[in-house]
Amino acid sequence: MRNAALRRMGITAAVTALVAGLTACGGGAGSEGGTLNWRLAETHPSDYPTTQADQWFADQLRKRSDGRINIEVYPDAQLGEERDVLEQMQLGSIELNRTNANLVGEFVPSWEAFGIPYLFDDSEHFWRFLRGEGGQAKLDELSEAGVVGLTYYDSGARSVYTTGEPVESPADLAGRNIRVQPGSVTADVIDAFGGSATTMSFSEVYSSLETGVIDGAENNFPSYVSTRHYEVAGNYTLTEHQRVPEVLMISQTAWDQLSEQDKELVRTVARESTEKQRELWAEEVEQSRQVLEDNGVTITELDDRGEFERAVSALREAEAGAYADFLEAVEAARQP
Ligand code: GTR
Repeated sequence: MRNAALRRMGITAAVTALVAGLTACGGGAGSEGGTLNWRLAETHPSDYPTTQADQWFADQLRKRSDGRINIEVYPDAQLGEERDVLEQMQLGSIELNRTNANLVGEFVPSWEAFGIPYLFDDSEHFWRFLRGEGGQAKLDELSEAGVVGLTYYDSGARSVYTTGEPVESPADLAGRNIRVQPGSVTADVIDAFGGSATTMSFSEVYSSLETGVIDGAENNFPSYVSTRHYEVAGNYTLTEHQRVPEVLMISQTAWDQLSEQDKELVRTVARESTEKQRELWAEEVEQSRQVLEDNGVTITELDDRGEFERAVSALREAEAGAYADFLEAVEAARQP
């Protein structure tokens, strides 16, 4: 675990205590009889696969609860940037959130483990882990931050993209500022590759690429396309350094207002929404690749991805010590 994470643990503990206090005062109203009007925060636009799955989840839940559970999805970061939304959830002012796991490490330090580079062999390995006991154990850990983890969504693999010359080996990243998500292990990954990591909110990346404040960023194909970052940083290199899930969560305060039966309904519909999201995701990956090809973006397939893997081997070892159980579960999921 990194020092920054250790420093943050004090804050997390304090916030958890605060949330526990709030829950004790206000919880237990029960969802039978009254209507629950909740907000779900989403960073992406309404046609993005995570937002469409959020919307499907909300619609199904409204229908199957006979209107008792009424969730409104707020796309386009209308309720704030991801990191701020997580804080607001802890304070009870936003009930639901879809966020990327990389952001969660700042609130639940053990979630940093998802950011360890080159953890999963491929999508099958990744989903075997998420669907198994290891994936459920990670969702359970979210209680530390005063939230209940409902389900995972797909986010593919993250790769580096840049302005200027394409990146073909770690040496090409020397002296280049690459944006990473706030609070993520990705900062260490980029630094280990030889680049210079810059933490920044998602919405600031386009203009920062355009003005040269940063020389690149890293993300999956669908995000690279939906943000139009490819217009200002037209070289995408398939480093595929991380597979980090998206996660749908609800605040403990909101959760405690549900009857046992409605809790089960929420969990069921959330799990079903994952199937929906994964179908949409697969289509979106294909479509975004096509958009990139149509727009003349240079997509570099690496002859030797091993160069990147070797560059982060010390980092992988350092992180491994702190997450033995997690890594054991990841290893077990390698076999079908
Ligand atoms: C995307 C993810 C977003 C956000 C973004 C980022 O892949 O879906 O929630 O975290 O990355 O890089 O900020």
